[in-house]
Amino acid sequence: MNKNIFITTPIYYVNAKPHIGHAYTTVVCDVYARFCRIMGYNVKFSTGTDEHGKKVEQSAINNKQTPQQFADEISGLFRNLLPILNISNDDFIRTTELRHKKTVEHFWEKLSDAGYIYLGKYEGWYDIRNEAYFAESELIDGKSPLGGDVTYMTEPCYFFKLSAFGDKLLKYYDEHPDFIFPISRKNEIVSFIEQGLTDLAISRTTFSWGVPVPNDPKHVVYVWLDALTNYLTVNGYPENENQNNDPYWQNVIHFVGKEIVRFHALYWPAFLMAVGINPPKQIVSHGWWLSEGQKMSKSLGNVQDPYKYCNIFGSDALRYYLLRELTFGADGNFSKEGFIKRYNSVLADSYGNLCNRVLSFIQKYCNGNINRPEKLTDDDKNFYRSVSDCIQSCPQLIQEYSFNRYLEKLEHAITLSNQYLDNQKPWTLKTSDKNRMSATLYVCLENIYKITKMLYPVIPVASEKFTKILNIETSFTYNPDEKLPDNIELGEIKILFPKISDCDVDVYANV
Ligand code: ME8
Repeated sequence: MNKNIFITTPIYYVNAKPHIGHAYTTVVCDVYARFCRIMGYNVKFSTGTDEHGKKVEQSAINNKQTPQQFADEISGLFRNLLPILNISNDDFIRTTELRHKKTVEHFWEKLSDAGYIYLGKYEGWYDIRNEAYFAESELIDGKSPLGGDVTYMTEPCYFFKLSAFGDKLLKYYDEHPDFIFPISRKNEIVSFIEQGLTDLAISRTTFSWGVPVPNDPKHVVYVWLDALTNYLTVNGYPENENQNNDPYWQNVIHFVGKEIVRFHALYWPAFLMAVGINPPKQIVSHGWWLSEGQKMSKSLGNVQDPYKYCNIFGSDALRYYLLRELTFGADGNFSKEGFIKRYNSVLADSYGNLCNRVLSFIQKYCNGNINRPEKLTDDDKNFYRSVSDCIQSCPQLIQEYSFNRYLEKLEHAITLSNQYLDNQKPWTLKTSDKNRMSATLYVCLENIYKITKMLYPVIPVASEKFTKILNIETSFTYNPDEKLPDNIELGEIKILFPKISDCDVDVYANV
């Protein structure tokens, strides 16, 4: 079985600062990557920035900078956000890097050698913001279907023979039913193809900020062809030319927002088929975050800033909220009130308080030292079993990208742990039966440890803090039968998630 996996985020445009939407895809990929690592996979995980195109050229001019200066600045913001969000990526690719330029040139030459490129003339409605041409029939209320303003343009341009790939793509989707996730997005793509594919304009002459077309430098390569090939650059192409034999390429998953599924599930596999490289294993798409009920936009002043949330509440808090709040695939609403409510009720009151209750009790009444009990009661055994059931359902849920249901399961396991404590009442046992008191604390601590290890992909900082308090060496690997050492000697106790109280709301108002 291939135990290598390659996980990618989209590469983000450098025309605006990163916001919660970008943070979301990156965090989803990070959680998936950390989960794959704990399941024993070798993971390659890349993210980066998409820096060419007319939009960036224009933004740079508006900012009185060169496109390179402008791209350096904004790309830096995306890169700097990664440690703030605690992202474990292996690579950060910029499309302005030399290694990428080489990939684009080589890939173009391969497409050309294979006979899939020809020179023609383009006329149509061009959406600058989204860097795409549209036919008159595709316009909606005078705007592009992606919502951008359009201008009528005509230019000599190279075309890719996309029209030759309709049947091949449909056959590929049939043979690989999981290729597009979720299935609803697949239906949209299939009906688009069934309406008939036209050839795709893949070069531009109206601006120069891009990779020049090999042997015809008046043209620059269409920004989507340039951007999509980033995934090959990261995987060592063109030096590593035989991608079909590459174990990472065989298991590459592209995570994307729903608006760019067409580029990834249609254009990208067609380009790859044209040069004889197998399409990716899966295109996984998610819905959009709205902010306070509306699309995020500078003019509405409702753009949510991930830096601020992480600086004030920590990356774990934001990561948890993002994964728990949105049903993967559907749209969701980001709200400050929702964030604070979720944080307080789950991370502070339920999980954080559970940890703190048990740890402080052990510290105070057992001198920080407890041993595995010799005997378990039926209540103990039932508790172990119920928590174990929750934990064992997690891998499947993550593999189905049901991140919110995976966290719901663990929240249920936390509730069971709090109930166990309430029922066993170690605070009464401390005078009547010290041995049983210590046994219940150990049983509870062991279950919290198991839950915490399963929460690690989402809240890595708190998980590591917790195991440090237990003074144990642990590797974060998935093992539902894993046990704590028979003797635990606690280290210094720290509060994992301090409650956000009313007096913090002033700080919060600045977010
Ligand atoms: O499309 N909710 O870049 P981009 C959820 N450069 N996710 C969101 C979001 C929101 N409100 N806003 C953005 C591009 N995203 C191209 C990609 S890939 C070869 C080239 C996330 O800066 C989501 O993943 O517009 C979306 O697909 C991506 O950011 C778009 O980023």
